[in-house]
Amino acid sequence: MVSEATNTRKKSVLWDWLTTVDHKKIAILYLIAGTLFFVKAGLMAVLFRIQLIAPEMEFISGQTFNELVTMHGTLMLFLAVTPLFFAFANYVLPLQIGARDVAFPFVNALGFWLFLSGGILLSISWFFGGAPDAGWTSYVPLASREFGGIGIDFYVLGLQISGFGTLISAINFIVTIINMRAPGMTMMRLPLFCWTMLITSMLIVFAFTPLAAGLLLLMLDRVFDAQFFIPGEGGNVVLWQHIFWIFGHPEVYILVMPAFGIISEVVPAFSKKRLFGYTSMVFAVLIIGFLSFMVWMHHMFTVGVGPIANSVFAIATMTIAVPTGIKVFNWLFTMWGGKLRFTTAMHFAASFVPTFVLGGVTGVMLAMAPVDHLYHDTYFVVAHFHYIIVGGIVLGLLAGLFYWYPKMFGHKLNETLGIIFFWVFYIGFHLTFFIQHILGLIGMPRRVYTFLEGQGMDTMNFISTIGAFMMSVAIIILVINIIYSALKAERVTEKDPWDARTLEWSTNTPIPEYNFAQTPQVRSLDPLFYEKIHGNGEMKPAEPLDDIHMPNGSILPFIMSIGMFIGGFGFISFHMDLFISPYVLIAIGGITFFGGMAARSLQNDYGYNIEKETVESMEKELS
Ligand code: HEM
Ligand SMILES: [Cu+2]
Repeated sequence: MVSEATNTRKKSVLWDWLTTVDHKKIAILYLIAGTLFFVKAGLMAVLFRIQLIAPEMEFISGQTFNELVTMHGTLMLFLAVTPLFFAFANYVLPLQIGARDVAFPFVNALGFWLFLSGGILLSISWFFGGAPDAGWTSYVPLASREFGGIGIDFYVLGLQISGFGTLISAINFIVTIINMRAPGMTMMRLPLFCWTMLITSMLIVFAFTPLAAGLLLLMLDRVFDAQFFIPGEGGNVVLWQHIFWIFGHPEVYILVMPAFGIISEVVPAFSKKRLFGYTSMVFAVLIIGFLSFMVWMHHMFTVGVGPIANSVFAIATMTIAVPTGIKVFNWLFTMWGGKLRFTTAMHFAASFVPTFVLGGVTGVMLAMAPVDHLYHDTYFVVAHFHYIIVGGIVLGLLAGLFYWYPKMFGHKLNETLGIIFFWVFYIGFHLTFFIQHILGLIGMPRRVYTFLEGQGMDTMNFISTIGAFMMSVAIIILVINIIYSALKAERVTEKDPWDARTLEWSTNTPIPEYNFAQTPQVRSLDPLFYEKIHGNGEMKPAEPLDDIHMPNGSILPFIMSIGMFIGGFGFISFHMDLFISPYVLIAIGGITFFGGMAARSLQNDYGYNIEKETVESMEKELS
């Protein structure tokens, strides 16, 4: 094999990022893209919360409100939170199992670019006749051609393309975890974050496939006048709800699983204790993953599927509370008697527990099918799922951000600003959403763009909007922290600034492209901590120092994603007046995509070697 290590140095920065297949750089790309979508979706929430600040406001129209709510939910779930977890997974997962990269670096890059092009396709809907407006669930007949705007076509194609990217990335994670673990890293020594990413990835495989099928059917209905979901022509609207929620309920767990993982890493690290009940934790997440597919019909109690079905699904739903309870107690017992350090990451991790429990309790309330007729489609539901989504998932993300930041960027985030950020965010969150429980119970419906005076809802809605402003202020404090720390913070050069337990903290900072000069030998759960107690604090190598083989970068993932984007736009443009025929667009897109695939198959890409001497000198420089 020819060494190309020398000519990789000459790439321009832009070319380097467009062609990278390094999991650490792809992680940064996910982090940036996910953050942008998060901020955008957050601003949308602020806009429609302003509309709801007082009765009969005329800040935005009902149509705009629908578009904003739909885009807010869709962006948050698919294009903000998922990629942010993928950012951490990409960065940390190979390190935690002692690997040099993910199993298929090329596919990893393709997954990112497909996700991004799908996201951009969804976002440009605003400029082509309006954003999707039928809610993030796109229930038919609201989403049919008869009632829904052209935005729904963007929803269908955008999610299809970004979902495809998510799917192949998930497969990549599964193979990586199963196949690339360092010697001694048995499944029952796998860090919990890896476990939860493994289960998340499997849930993606089993949930995104029905979603893809559903979206395909909806596309056929909308673009080619099929009638799967058109009742007047023999279609069935309830069919959509089944397909959607068979995907949709597991989707919630796809998002919350990695948060469980992060909390299970952060809590032991800052309690200076091993995770209490590791084995029960693994089985709890496995059981939750399985059960998440058994409960979709709790979203349909009010549809009229009958008392037997409702009872079965109500009981199945409540069963999830058992493994969830196990996890919560394990986190508490880990903290119990530990040497706690209340860093910002630990603030987020510790506060995750009570808010997540509150979301779980209202979940059990909603699971009682008869009473759900009272809660259904009210703000009680909005409050419930934001306690899970923001009070659980987002807090988990932020814990992960503060925890892994020094490894990713070579400096810590400022702790004082971090803790101020935490309190402003946390108080803002409760102000926004706690009160929505009560709003819901007194009858405020969700997805309604205004309300009347004199129903006792004015003050509570006002408070809720103030809370949303507070959360925005908090995010601004976070941005200031990021900029301030980049300029002022001391460089972290030590490997393990938190005195942590897992393998990612045994690598040099900054991490060289090959991660580990020598694959580590794993001797226990919490391998790094084990070596601190029983060894010399360094991982023992499992192989002699030698040349390291690395994959080449490639522009093909980027090009293939542009192909998908053009093709997707082609399918949407059937109902637009464009100067170019949809068939031409589809053809160009298809040729670009499949051409890229063919090029990849025909090319002999051997990668390159980093010579032993180079590795030695790089290691010396870093340590
Ligand atoms: C952090 C600030 C946030 C605020 C102020 C906020 C506010 C809201 C409000 C008021 C609604 C209800 C609109 C209605 O039904 O009338 C809503 C809907 C929704 N939100 Fe959020 N939200 C926030 C964060 C998030 C996050 C982080 C996620 C997901 C990761 C999320 C996911 C959703 C979803 C899925 C819907 C339902 C959309 C639909 O009904 O189609 N939200 N949000
Ligand atoms: Cu559900």
